[in-house]
Amino acid sequence: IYSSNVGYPRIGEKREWKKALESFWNGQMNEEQFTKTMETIRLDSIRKQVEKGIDLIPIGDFSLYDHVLDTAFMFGYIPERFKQIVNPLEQYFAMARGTNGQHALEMTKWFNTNYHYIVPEIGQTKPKLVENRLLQEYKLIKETFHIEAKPVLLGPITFLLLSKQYDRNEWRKHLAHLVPVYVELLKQLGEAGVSFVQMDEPILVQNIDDDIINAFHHVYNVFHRDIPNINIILQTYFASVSHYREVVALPVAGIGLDFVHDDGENMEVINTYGFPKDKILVAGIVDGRNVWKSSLVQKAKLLHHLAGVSEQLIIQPSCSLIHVPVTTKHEHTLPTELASTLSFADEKLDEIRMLTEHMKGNVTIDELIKYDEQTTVYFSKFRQSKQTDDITTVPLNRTSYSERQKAQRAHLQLPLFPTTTIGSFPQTSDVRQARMKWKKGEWNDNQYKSFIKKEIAKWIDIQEQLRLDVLVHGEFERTDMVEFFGEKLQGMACTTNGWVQSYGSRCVRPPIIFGDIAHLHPMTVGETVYAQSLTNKPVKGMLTGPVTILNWSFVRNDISRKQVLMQLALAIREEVLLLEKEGIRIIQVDEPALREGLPLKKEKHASYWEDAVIAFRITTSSVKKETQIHTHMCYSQFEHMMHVIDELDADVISIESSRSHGELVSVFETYEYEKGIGLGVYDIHSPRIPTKEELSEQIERALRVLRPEQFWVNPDCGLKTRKEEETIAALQVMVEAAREYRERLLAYG
Ligand code: THG
Ligand code: ZN
Repeated sequence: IYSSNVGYPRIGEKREWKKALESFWNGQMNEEQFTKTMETIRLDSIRKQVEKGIDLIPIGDFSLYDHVLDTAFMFGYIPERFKQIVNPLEQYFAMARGTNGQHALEMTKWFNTNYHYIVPEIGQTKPKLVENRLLQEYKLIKETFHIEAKPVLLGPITFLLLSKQYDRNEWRKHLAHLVPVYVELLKQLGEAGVSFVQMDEPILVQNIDDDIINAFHHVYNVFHRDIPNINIILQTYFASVSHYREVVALPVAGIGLDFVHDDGENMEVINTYGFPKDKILVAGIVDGRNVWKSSLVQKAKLLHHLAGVSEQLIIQPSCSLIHVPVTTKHEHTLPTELASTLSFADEKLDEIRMLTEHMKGNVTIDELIKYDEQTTVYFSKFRQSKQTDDITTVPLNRTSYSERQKAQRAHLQLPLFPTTTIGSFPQTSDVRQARMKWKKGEWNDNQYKSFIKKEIAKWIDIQEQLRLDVLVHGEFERTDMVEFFGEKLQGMACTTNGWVQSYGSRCVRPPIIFGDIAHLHPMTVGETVYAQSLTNKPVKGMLTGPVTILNWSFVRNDISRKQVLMQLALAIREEVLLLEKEGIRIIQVDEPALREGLPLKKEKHASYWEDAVIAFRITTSSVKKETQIHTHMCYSQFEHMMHVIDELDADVISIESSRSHGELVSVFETYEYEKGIGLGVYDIHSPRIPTKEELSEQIERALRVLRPEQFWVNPDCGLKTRKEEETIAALQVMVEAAREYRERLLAYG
């Protein structure tokens, strides 16, 4: 029996990693200092795992940006446009972030998580082993710590299936190119003495077809034949493995299964079909995606059962720990009782160690009981769940859209092609500093409030001058859209240092939902009403929807997610009604994470969508017909979810689209959509100011499939990460393009 880890957070206890990256990018740190700093962070994290007594410590999980990009880079998948860059580090970051001339590789969500990976471009590249980073790392770790580390590698099949820019019908050809390169890499590892390699193939938890299963047979047989001395652990996570019987029959040393996020399905198939005698069962049993302490007694029970199924057992977290914060050690502001129920990455490794020692007979069951008792006491204090019966009394339907449309036209008096923004304006360093001063106590509440008011007033004025039609207050009082509500709702708490990487150097601090959610007091009314008092144009009230709050938080695990979702819906609904009561005529309930929470298995989609739609409707269906409900969604593949978007029944939706505008527009060639819609007309992720011609073209394209009365003109996402000048200049062009189009249409019909 061994203890093991799947992957360790890169960012450092105090986000040292993020700070080093940003200093390097800003030119405040040179390449040598940067490389040195990164090595220190990397070695520190290995040292910690050594000290925690983990037997199989992963290497190669560390990255300077993203591990999928690392894999592409290591195998030489460098798109043509970056080939002239000579310095490898510069080339690597150019691919991740783009340069003045070359657009970055696309970024997308890693399965159903809030982590974004870089999508490799395959093109015509014949892969080769550019640099065996794992080998260097293995040797360094061996020298430094005298341990045999476990190299981690994204498997070739998942790698290719997550990549783009090649013909899917030819994927086996690309795979055939790639496999020998993997073999070469693994051979070198074998020669250096590596014994275990973790090969991540999370694609195995999705619905996969026979062609893919055949490819697995082929590839892993080649590995077995060509590198028999390496013990491959075929690692899956985030759900139960599909095609269990085929997968466990593959010629590998061990199978890594997730026993936390599998809905009990992995255990079920094991109980039904057994587990091969000659293989190691690599059991992911401590939750790698949530922050609660495990019940070690329950986990031990599970392990004893698994020990009866397989003679060889490895104990580890359910997935890489990059999805949880590093350590609870620096949390000093959480209520003590809550704090003592939490377990972040480091504490999870302690749990793994304890369970392993228990299985070896070195830790008694009484010790596990003692560990659990403390948490049980604390949990019982704030986990008496209230019923959510109220949902049965809340309306789920509004009057028909045509009725609403009539009422809203009269009420709002908007022109054709109304212009608006998604909600946030630049979070400048002034804004951040003001918040810091207030949080540190250098400023009192009034000083901070009046600063925020000044910002709101300034931006209402800017929007008036730009002649936008529907205004926003700018969200200067908010850090993150979820954290903000997390701080204000009952039943949620925010950490001070619980950072998790979202993409590149960007991190988020997911709030913790620990008890019943309730609306305590107005959360957004003050700022919104103040903004509305400064203008006659409608100001949108801006709220985060229940599905997004759920998906971007750590959620209590004693009741169902659905129940928590409905509590959130009821709470946000109260805020919607307060805004309406205060005269706010348009209310936007954002659901950027709607798609992200979609289960990985198709057979579970319908029930997820059903809950999501009900939650959104609980939140928004109690308003008067003249109140206009908006929503916004980010990077999703909307093709397959138009029916869901329609069922949300929002009066106006805006979807992020400019990176793949063409594809999005074509959805409406076949899908008959009647309500208001804004297809982002420019990409806010780039600092470039779009030209009027580009925008007109975007509008024109959209109008080929949408009716003029339903079309809104807006950027594709919030403007929080842009600079002030960029924002104003781009919006100016946008408003002009819309006006020109409007006049043209009115003149010529
Ligand atoms: N909030 C949350 N999750 C998200 C987003 C979000 N996931 C998807 C998407 N948006 C990810 N995008 C970002 C964009 C910016 C930042 C983080 C995720 C960001 N973070 C600051 C940083 O790392 O510097 C955090 C510090 C701060 O705000 O002071 O800028 O919007 N929950
Ligand atoms: Zn967006």
